[in-house]
Amino acid sequence: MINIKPNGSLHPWRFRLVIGLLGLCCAVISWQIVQLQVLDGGFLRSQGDKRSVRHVAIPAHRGQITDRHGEPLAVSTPVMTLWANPTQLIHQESRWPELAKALGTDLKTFADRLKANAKREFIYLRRHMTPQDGEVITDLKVPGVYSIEEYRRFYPAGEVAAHLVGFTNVDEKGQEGLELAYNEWLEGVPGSRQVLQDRRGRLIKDVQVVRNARPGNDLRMSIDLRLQYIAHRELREALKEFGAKGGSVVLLDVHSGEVLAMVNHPAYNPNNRTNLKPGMMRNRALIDVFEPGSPIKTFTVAAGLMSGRYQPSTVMDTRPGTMRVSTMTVHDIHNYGVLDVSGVMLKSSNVGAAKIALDIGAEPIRDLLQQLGMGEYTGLGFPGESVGTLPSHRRWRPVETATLSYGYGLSTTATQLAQAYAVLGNGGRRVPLSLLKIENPEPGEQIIPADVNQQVLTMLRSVVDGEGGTGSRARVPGYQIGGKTGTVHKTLATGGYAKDRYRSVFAGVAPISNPRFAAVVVVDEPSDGKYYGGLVAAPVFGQVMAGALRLMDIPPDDMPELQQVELPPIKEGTRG
Ligand code: 59J
Repeated sequence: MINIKPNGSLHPWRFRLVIGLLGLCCAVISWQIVQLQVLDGGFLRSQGDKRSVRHVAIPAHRGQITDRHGEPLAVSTPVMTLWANPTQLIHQESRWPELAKALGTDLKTFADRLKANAKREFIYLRRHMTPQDGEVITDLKVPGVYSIEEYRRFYPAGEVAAHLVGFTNVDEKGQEGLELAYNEWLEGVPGSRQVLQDRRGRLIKDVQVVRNARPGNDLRMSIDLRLQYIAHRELREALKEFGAKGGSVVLLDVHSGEVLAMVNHPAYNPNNRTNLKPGMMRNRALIDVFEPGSPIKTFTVAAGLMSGRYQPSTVMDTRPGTMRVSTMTVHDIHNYGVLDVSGVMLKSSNVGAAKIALDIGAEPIRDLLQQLGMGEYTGLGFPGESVGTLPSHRRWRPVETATLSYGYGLSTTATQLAQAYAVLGNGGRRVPLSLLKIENPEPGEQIIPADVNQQVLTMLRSVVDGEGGTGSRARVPGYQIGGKTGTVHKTLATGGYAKDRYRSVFAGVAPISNPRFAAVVVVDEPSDGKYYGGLVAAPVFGQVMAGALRLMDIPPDDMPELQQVELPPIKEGTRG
């Protein structure tokens, strides 16, 4: 009990009032505690966490692209990206000079940019530095400066494989080529990490990994980087020599359908795309279509042989080197007189090809070309691939039949043409093409009967090895090479043909006794007066084939000197 003094200095009612007020205060505070801790606790805690717990993405490693032997063509390397929170960095003016210096920018530019963004919480300072260079700056420990780990794509083969591999953007998303076509396969799934930050956004602590990053898958291409280099170099040298605008080389494995090399000029460096012009990026071998011209004669002749109406020795009269077909005249550049079917191929006679076609009709030729893949996608899945055009008419007029027979009135890509020659190289069987390495090749579908196929191969060989053949510059010492030249007047956008602009083509297979490779070379607009396919494209074909035969260890099938040279008898007693 409290003893109340009688001097009256403390009145009972006052005392009760004070106690009452204190009690009220306690009640209010207790209620507040209950309110904050219990009733609003969850909400307030999450609000607090939102101000200090952050989820940070862990970048996923993008899969690498390699050639068939595992040589890297596209690889992701770790890089450091630096960013700043201007609302913090703005207060660190004394440290701006050292920061600007380390970033390699002048102080004024740096300060202006910071002031312009003073209200923001995020600006990039520098993306994709090497981790070593980045650490020089993070070691300065300037408040408001942060780093993120990222990956950057690097293309070790540079322009040599650029058109096929394509490239990614700065966020590592595929933009072109296989990087685009196989983006989902290559890219992984980013992970996530919880971190604690203080009031100023500085990292206090790594709390936990919520989800690990899942790396992407690797992609093994069918191409052989060594052959890709050879094709790239030989084409570049030929374009220089003949003053040409551009070109393509496609090299196929005839058994597996694998693309062993595919190159184009002009090319570009995927690691530095600052001065890119649109034409440089085009994978011409799959995107550009053109009238193939004489390489189609091979299939006109094959259709003729398949019809049973022709043998390689069947003769026809091509005199006088021209032939009237209703409104049009078919021309040979010389009068070749009487030629057999092999001779039509050897000399590349338009008149001879037209005569065969007018005799057997356009349909069997057209059907054969379709079965060989003309006018349809190759199935390579390359972004932007063209199909070309293979005409079909209910009734073929003689002009249409004649022009088809020597390669006009249709358009193909270089790759489609190479595919058709690969069928010849594969005993007449068509296998699907592939840009990815194949472990178990398919047997393929028989398109050209084996006996006809063999006869056509023999003719292709005579074009290269025979007396007066148009393809002699495609020869490779030690090997039997077969192929067909083509020199095509380019078409004008306004219709008709350009008088003095050409495309030089060579299509063929090797080695003839047991083919392994098919290739097509296209040279666009040689300008130095030489433009025949036999002069411009055939040597490139020969060089590329020579490289392929050597690097793939294909045994020589044409070594007459080995059979002819007689070794002198070893005389007894000449030694010692
Ligand atoms: C030719 C054509 C254009 C289209 C003729 C090339 C036709 C034709 C209308 C004259 C150059 C030239 C449909 S020739 O490819 O015949 O590669 O080594 O462009 O004929 O009718 O001054 N090729 N080329 N013709 N057109 N239309 C030969 C031939 C071919 C060679 C040489 C010389 C043409 C042997 C082409 C080669 O096989």
